[in-house]
This record gives sequence, C-alpha cells and structure tokens, in this order.
Amino acid sequence: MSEGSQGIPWRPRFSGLRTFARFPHTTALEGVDIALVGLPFDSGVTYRPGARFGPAAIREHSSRIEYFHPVLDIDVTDYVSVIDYGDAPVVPMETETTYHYITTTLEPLVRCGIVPIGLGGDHSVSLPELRAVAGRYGPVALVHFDAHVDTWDTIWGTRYNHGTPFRRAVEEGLIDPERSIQIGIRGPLGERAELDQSRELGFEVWTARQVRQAGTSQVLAAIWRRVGTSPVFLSFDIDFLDPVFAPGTGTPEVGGFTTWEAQEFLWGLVGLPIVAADLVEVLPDRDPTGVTALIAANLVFDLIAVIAATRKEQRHGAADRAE
Ligand SMILES: [Mn+2]
Repeated sequence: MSEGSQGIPWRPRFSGLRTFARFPHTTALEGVDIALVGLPFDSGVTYRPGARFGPAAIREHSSRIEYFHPVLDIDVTDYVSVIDYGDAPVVPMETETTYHYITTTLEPLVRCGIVPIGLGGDHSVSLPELRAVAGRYGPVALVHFDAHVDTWDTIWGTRYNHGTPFRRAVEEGLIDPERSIQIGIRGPLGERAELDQSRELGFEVWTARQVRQAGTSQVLAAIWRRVGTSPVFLSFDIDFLDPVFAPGTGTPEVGGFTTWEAQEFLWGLVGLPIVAADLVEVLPDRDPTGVTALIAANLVFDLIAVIAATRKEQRHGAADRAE
C-alpha cells in the first residue's frame, strides 16, 4: 500500500488521474527503462470498430495494480523505471499519417534503449511500431499471441489494416520470420490457404489446438528455440483469449485461452531479450463489465514484471561473473 507524501498520508488507488498503474506521466526520458504509449487508432479494423478507446480503458482498469509481482517475486520498481508517456498523435481517417506519427513518437524512446509498450488500438499499429524498433535493432524476432495470423496480403484492396501488419513487416525487413512464432491461431477462414500463408512467409505457427495438445511448457520451449538471442518484439492481441474471458475485442474467436494460460505464457519469458511490445484490440464498448481491459492491464503488468525480472537476472549474472 503506497504511502503519500508532503503531509498527505494516503493516496487511495481509486483516486487521482488515470495513468497506467499510476506510474508517472512524463515525456522526460532520462533514466527511463519502460514507457507505456497509448495508440488510440482503430481505422484498420475489418469488423467491429472501437479499439481507439482501448488505451483509456486499460489505464482506467489498471489503477488497482501495485508493484510487487508475487509469482515472479519481484518489486518491479527495484529494477525498472516505468513511465506513462501518454498517447501517440493519431488521425482517425488517415492510416499513413497516423503510422508516421506512431513511428516518430517511438523512435526517440527506442533510440534511448527504452522498451516501449504500445497500448492498442487495432493490430495495424504494430507495423509503425516495428518500423521504429527495426530502425535501431534491425530485423527483430516476433513473438505473437493471437487468434489470427495477421499476414494477409490485402483486404478489400487495402494493404494497411489490422489483418496485414506482419506481412508488411516481413516485406519491409522489420522482422525475421525465421526467428518468429505465432501462437493461438484458430477460427473459421475464407479458405485453407489462409492457414498456410504465415508458414509460407517463414513463420513458425501454432494453432490453438496444437497449443492445447502440446501444453504451455512445450510451446514456451518452442518460443525460446525459435527466438535464440535475437531482440524480440512481443505482440499480444487480446483475442488470444477466449471471448468468455475477453469479450471486448474487434474480431472474437471462440475456443481460445484462459487468463491463467495467457499469464503462464508471459511468466515463462523471463530472460527473453524483449526490446518492445504491444497489447492490442481492446474494445471497451463491447464489454460493459470492463473485464477485458482489466485483463489487458494485468497482462501488461505481467510483461513489465517479466522485463524487470530479466534485468534482475542480468544484474545478478554480472555480479556472478565479477566474483
Ligand atoms: Mn491480431
């Protein structure tokens, strides 16, 4: 329970402005390790619109989060300095202009070695994020949790939407498909070829059924094998979860995963060289209970804790070598 200051003894978590998990809002980058960046853009959707309200909902439902992570046994503030950077500028009816704004918003963060975590927004935002990330790291490994592969070529003649970001990213040399993996794919498709399109690009693909049959630990082993030592962009589409858990999303698919399974996957990534991440497709208007945004906020905190635990390992590893 955090203490107040300057003679104000308490700061209850339902009070104050809604930054992510009540981390400070600032655009000053000195000493920062992780920056939450809202990406309130949803002009790339093919079905239900409304993910532009995702970042605000995630912040709203993040207010109960405190900083000790009991599973990873770490107070994240001991190892990482986290800020809420605010939202990237967007123009709702202009995808390419918005992409430019998202990339140029993230570039200075990435240049400083800060890990940006994008709060979506529909999944089209991953492409301009990756442009900023690859500008520093070169082609990165993609670890992608989603019901959909998001590697279509065009949809209704358009090249930039939430069904195409990872094909564009391969074409632009932003991700290395041989180091990349997609997990949780399911749902009816237009044709069988859509199931193969990611594999043809070079990705490793795990369908929901394969994940279910193999179990979490085997899939985690596949992620570690696949990524190797490459810098990682982790992209988490909330529709990885079953709509029973996360109904507030744009293109729901039944037969998905539980909140617990999603957390188990993230907790298993301590040590992975994550250089950027996003959590996308939260659509609060379709979920009056707010549980989708609550889960999203907590998964983002899990991710922050994973990065903090990775830094902890690195620090102790360095101490071991010095002995
Ligand atoms: Mn997606």
